[in-house]
This record gives sequence, C-alpha cells and structure tokens, in this order.
Amino acid sequence: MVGCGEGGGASTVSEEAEQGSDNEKRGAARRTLVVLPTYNERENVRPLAEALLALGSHIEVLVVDDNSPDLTGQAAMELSREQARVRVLLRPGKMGLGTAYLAGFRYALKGDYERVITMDADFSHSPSYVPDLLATAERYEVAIGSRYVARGGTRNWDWRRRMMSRISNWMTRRLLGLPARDCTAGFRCYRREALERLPFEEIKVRGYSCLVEILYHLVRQGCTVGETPIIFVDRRAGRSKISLREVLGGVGLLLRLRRAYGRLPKVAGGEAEAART
Ligand SMILES: Nc1nc2c(ncn2[C@@H]2O[C@H](COP(=O)(O)OP(=O)(O)OP(=O)(O)O)[C@@H](O)[C@H]2O)c(=O)[nH]1
Ligand SMILES: [Mg+2]
Repeated sequence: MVGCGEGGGASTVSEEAEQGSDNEKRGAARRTLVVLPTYNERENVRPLAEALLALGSHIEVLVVDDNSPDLTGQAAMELSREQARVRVLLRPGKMGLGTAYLAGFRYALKGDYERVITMDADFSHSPSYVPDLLATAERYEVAIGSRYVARGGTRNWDWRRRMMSRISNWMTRRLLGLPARDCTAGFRCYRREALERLPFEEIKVRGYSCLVEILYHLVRQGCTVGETPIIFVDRRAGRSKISLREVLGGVGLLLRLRRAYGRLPKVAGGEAEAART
C-alpha cells in the first residue's frame, strides 16, 4: 500500500503484517455499498454483481443505470428481484459518469453505509481487489485501486491509451499537486466520513474527469489518501464511452481548479513509503 497525508512513523514488517490482517478483519465486517455506474453493460452487470455479493454479506450493490439502450437497467432490475442486496437507480437518460457517482454517494449517505466503493462495471476492475481496498480504507479515508504503484499496471491497452492515461496523471499531479500516483482511477473506496466532507455543490464535471475533481476536493478538505495496486484489464465486453471531448474537458478542469483554488500544498512527509496491505 502506498499512502500519503499520514504522519505515522515507520513500523516493522511483522507489525504491518499483523495490522494488515486486523485491517482485513475490520474491513470485512463493515457495511459497504459498491456503486456500479452502467451504460450498456448488459452482459457484465449480473456476473459482476454476483461476484461482489459472493465476497461477503457486508457487501451491497447499487447499479446506477442511465436508461441504457441495451436494457442493462432491465437486467439489473431482474437481478435486484432475486437478490435483496442489489438495488437499482434508474435514471431517464445518459447523464454522465460523474453524476452517477454523486447519486451513489447521496444514496449511501442516506443509508448507514460505512464504506462506498466505486468501480467500472465492465470487469476492468476486478472484484478480487475489493478486500485490499477495504483494508487500505482502514488506514486512509480514501483508498485508490492504483495502476501506478509497484505491482500495479494495465493489461491489453494499446500505446495510445497508456500514453493518454500517463499524461493525464502527470498533468494532474503537476498542476494540482494531488498526492496520489493514480489520480484518474475509478476504482476507489471512500470512508463515510470522507463523503460527508465532500462539497457536492462544487463538483461541476458530469463526465469522467469528475474523478479528479472529487479527489481534489477531498484532499483539500484534509482527507488522507492511500493506494493499493491493481492490474487494470481492458473491458471484457461492450464498447468504451470515452471521447476526445472528455479528454479536452479534463484539461479544462485542471486549469479551472488550479485557477480557482490553486495547487494543493505538499503534505508533511509527502508520499509515504510503499507498505504492505
Ligand atoms: N450511469 C452511467 N454510467 C456510465 C456513463 N458513462 C460511462 N458509464 C459507466 O462507467 C464505467 C466506465 O466507463 P467505460 O466506458 O468502461 O470507460 P473506461 O473504462 O474508462 O473505458 P474502456 O477501458 O474503454 O472501457 C462503465 O461501467 C460504464 O458503463 C454514464 O453516462 N452514466
Ligand atoms: Mg471500462
């Protein structure tokens, strides 16, 4: 795990291993809502939700579907009739990934969830990393499933996609001073206390770049951030929805945040050493 924003001193490997297993036990007991934004994920939604539910009875799933033309919403509704731990939020039309996350956060805050996980519904984010994310969230208010820490990475991406992702992360870190290595990752676990501090009304982006905007505001509010490695695998089925417009919008966002609030100050101690989850 790579962490930032925490001042804790060094600990030995055996202490960390012990702490790691305690964290896992604690994380494994907390009521957790996994928010799955979907747009044309009909083939993925059921197997993914079932894999998540199989992780334990503390896990619940909220599918946020934007009236997908492939009837993902209908498939999710069928599943929710079979599984009490699956809920569906049906929205009338494509409103963007960012607003889907915010809708999921609001839903979680109305309920008594202690943790909220967001992940793509196309198996790029493997459910097998959820326990690591929950364990990391025991130590940090925001846990990121990170492609850009040791043992993290991407699979099946062409060089264009790899370059685009690297450049946007590099620009985000440089312009905004965000302490994470993977600022654009959508695989995250937020503690309830972090979401309670999120200034919802300041989140303006409706699309993908909202991930940067959310993280930036949380760090501004003083939230601690830790990263745990994941291998991001290109989608199993269906088509990508990222457009050039989204990419350009992302650059605009960085400039807007930088102008409005400035670069974040360096956290004491900077980015922490890599540690074990
Ligand atoms: N509810 C909702 N979900 C969306 C919207 N846009 C994208 N999604 C979902 O958000 C997640 C991420 O979108 P993807 O198209 O997979 O984007 P990506 O993973 O960055 O791109 P690929 O690697 O090409 O798949 C997926 O689960 C999508 O179905 C939207 O407007 N509304
Ligand atoms: Mg995807």
